[in-house]
Amino acid sequence: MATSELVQRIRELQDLLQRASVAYYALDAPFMEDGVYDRLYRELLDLEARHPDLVTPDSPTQRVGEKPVEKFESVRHRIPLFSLDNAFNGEELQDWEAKLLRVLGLNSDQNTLEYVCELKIDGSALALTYADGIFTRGVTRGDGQAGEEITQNVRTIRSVPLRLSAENPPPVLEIRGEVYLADAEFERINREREAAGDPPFANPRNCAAGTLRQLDSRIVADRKLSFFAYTVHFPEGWQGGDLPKTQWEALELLRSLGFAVNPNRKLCTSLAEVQAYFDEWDDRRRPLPYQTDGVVVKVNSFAVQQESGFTQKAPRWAIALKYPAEEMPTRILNIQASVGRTGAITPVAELEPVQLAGTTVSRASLHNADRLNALDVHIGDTAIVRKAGEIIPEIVSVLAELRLQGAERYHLPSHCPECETEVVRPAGEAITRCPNPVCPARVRGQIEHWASRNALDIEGLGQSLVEQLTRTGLVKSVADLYRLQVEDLVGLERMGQKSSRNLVEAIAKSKQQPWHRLLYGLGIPLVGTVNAKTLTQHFSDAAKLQQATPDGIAAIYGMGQEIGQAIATWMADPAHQELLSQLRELGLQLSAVESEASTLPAVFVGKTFVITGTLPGRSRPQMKEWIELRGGKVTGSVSQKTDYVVVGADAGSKLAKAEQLGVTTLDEAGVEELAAVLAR
Ligand code: 3BA
Repeated sequence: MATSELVQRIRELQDLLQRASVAYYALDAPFMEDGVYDRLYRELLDLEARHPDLVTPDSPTQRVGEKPVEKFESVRHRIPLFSLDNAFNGEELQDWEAKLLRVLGLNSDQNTLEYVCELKIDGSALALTYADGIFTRGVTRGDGQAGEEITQNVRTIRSVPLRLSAENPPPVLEIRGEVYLADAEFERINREREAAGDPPFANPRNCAAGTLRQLDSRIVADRKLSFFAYTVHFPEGWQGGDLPKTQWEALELLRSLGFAVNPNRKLCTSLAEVQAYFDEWDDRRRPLPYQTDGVVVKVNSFAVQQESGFTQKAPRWAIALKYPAEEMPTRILNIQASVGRTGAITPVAELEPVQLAGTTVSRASLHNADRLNALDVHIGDTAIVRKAGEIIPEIVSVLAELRLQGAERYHLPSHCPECETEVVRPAGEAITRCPNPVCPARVRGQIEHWASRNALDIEGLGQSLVEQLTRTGLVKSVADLYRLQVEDLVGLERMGQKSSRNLVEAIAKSKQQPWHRLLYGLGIPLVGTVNAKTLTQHFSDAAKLQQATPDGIAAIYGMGQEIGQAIATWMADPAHQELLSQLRELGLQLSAVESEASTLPAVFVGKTFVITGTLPGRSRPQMKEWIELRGGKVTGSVSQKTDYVVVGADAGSKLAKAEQLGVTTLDEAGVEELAAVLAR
């Protein structure tokens, strides 16, 4: 190839690959297959290797540095990076606007402000400099005045263009935005770290921040960081074309320059719209492939921004409206082993209280011995606590680098903290147990479980009362509850005549609860509410279940060898046989009453249903009962094993899952029709 041709081919490849990259990362409109990209990339690499003089810093091949840097230089930002003030609820948001209007000298009836809402990406801020359209410098936020120069590392981020897509770029352009790590990439990195015996990162943000501070850009290149741009600063007095006058235009400009800009944004004309956007995204953000922690609200007009100015460290024209935190660092003050009703010993951390997802959290589960070892927990450690949905808060990770000297490692006790019996941990099991069946902690747990909502549902019989009843020896088993007299209770803490009478009544009333609730209340391992119902449909009386063989139970659809074995073992215990006969004598329902199962045709036996959305005629619990009375099983999530999904109005992800798996969907009328057809 002649030199002129070669130069032309190199420039052509550089240009084509750059455009392919922008189409992929910024425009979300890829035009080149991965395989083609790889082939052209290798061709370019090959040509450049033979003609190093033709390599330019903005070539797509120049994303990974050859050798690690020694240390990062601290550099001053030409324009400081401000911070963002936070609002944690609608009231604080309104206060923010009121203050803003005051500063601008506007009455609320003169308020025609426009706001841009952007999803707040949970990453770290980064400032990029482009000289004559070529990427030259990447600096971390630092303290806002100065940060660390991490140009080498920033080059590896594929969504940061090495050259701007602009005809006539200004001599200097500064771009700011958020670096983040996609959830999937975070999980991949942690899996590999765990396989290699390295401690995992606590969350994607920490992983991204840690990665940016890697001295070796080859490691950074391996962890695929991403970038969303949200600010552009032109040089003062720049005349080369139309400059954006609003944040909305700025975001569009950033996209046209080749940056990835988060697509989830909205131009709002009132605070009510802003609030609605925030509420809408509380749910919608969850399936996004990256973490978000709020909505950043910015005054749209740059002229108005300029007029409203800055406080000490944050612009008055912007605010971050934050979703309640679900993960926070805090200190582990102590660890206690708690004993559950099955004897399972769970280490529970006592925490310095933190606000998490709107509640104060002061305890978190450490699960079991394996988990304790994996986390390497020491008393006094700083740890990341997470609260997700309804589950008990848990410790996600421990920040070993903040550990105090001399901190002691925590081990599960060798003896039960309640009754001092030596604990056992069967080979192959994760759970350590107290084997003593009359351990006070286990007895308390059993009684609490018996009284709980899905079991006998005894109102007023809570934790502290159970503690008193067992401590005083009034109650040694659930059967004793039914022998309590009003005068036994009067005089216990917070128990007067009236509350004592109410409790005795509530206990007596629970005798009417159906057999399946009682079976669940017994707390037999593996017998939850669903299995208890299935079992009582096949064994209409406790005596029949007592006589059943493990194989006989296992043969029932939805049961299995393990449940069969667990029930047989439980029933073989003389103490349990005694308990059942006492309960029968006391008048509890150890058999199914007529209306419960036998009168309806068991048309749905062997069929598994999932109910989703709002049905026209029945509530979801009613629909569940209706299906169960006909022998069907109702579960909470759609899988390969689901036979039918009953769909009501506003059904969401479960419907999508059903469609994805090709599971039959029915509306309420459809289920009734199915039952009628099957009954014929
Ligand atoms: N917009 C973070 N600051 C942001 C430009 C202002 C700003 C953020 C933002 C100050 C996000 C503070 C650090 C900083 C550039 C200062 C966003 C996000 N806007 N969408 C209003 O998504 N995390 N963070 N960054 N200057």
